[in-house]
Amino acid sequence: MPSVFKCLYLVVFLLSISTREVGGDAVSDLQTKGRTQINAQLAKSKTCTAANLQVRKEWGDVSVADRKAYIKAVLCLINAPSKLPVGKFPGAQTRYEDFVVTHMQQTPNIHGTGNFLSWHRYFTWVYEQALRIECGYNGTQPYWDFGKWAADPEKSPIFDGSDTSMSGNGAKFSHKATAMGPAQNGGGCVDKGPFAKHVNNPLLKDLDLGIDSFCTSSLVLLHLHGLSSPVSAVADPAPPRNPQTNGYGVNTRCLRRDIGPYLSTRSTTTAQLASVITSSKDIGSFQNTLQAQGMNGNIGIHSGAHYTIGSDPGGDFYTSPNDPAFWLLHGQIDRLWTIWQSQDLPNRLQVIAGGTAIFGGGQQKLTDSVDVSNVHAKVWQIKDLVSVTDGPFCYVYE
Ligand SMILES: [Cu+2]
Repeated sequence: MPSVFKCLYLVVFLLSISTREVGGDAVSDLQTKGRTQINAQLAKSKTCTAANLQVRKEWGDVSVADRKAYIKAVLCLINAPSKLPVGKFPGAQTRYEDFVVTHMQQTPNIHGTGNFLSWHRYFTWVYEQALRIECGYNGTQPYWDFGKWAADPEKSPIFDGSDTSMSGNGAKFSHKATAMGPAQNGGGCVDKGPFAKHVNNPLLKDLDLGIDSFCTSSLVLLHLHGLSSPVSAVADPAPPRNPQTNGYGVNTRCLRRDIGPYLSTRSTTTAQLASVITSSKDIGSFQNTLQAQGMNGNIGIHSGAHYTIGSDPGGDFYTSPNDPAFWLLHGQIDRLWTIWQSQDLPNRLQVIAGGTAIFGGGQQKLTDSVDVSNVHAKVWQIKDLVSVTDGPFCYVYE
């Protein structure tokens, strides 16, 4: 072969290697592209430095040892007593459920609102801090890249039911469709992996879990909400009725899931995630597309991810944090916001759009408070929560 062709082959070969190494998928390419701007913001930060910067990773990229450490810390919060005032929220039986109460109380004012992204960013960070401070966890909050696993979410390392997963699907049994779509592959109690009560669960040997015998399979029990006003879980069969109409009574039941590809292949593909980042020119269109407001027939990325898990509490707008996968889901929502910001960071930080309540309310302002003081004392203003390298935050997504 003439040497000029050999040379051409070599160039093509090297180019193909380098694109493979740089390009994971369209969303991670955008993430890589934006990193320069995040680094520039980091260099200006008064509180966050390259030395204490934390890295949040996709669950499948977290080491086995670190995944186990994370799971163990989650079970620690689930096993710790509630710190809320005694008798005020009887269904908050654990420290973990203090977070669920906090979300329930504010649900109509943190979804479809101007604070949706900043509120959930702070809430997820506060949870990560609780894992670290109260449960000795040294790692960071992982995320679930629901685009990467959209074709078959049950096969993802997050939901494959192994010892290093966030537990698997609910037990399979015949059930009906919901308003969100046809019945998927589970529907019953989560009975595989670390959050299931099966005899071979190695975590049961390490932890003294005071679990009652109500449910034979799920280690994670739900107590709050269920069938109660104002909105119940989109799940079949419906959960039992809560003894209190406000949903804060004790309503013990197992963690259920109904995972399948119906919604993920329609609402949370990598192409759809990349599109919301590249086609949204302002914060209003970004947050509305993410939540699919005004988009007929498409429930959008955020709801698509929640209802991909489905059932109870995955199908419950109010108590969705009761599933330990919630925090990985919102890690990814926060990652998408961070990537969108990083495409034009100077113009995409101190911006706000939307109202203060899901059905209206006044105009949201950057000086409005973000208050999750049930679980973490410090109250911030939205403007202090927009950058991942300022205010309380010091992390990046990789
Ligand atoms: Cu929420």
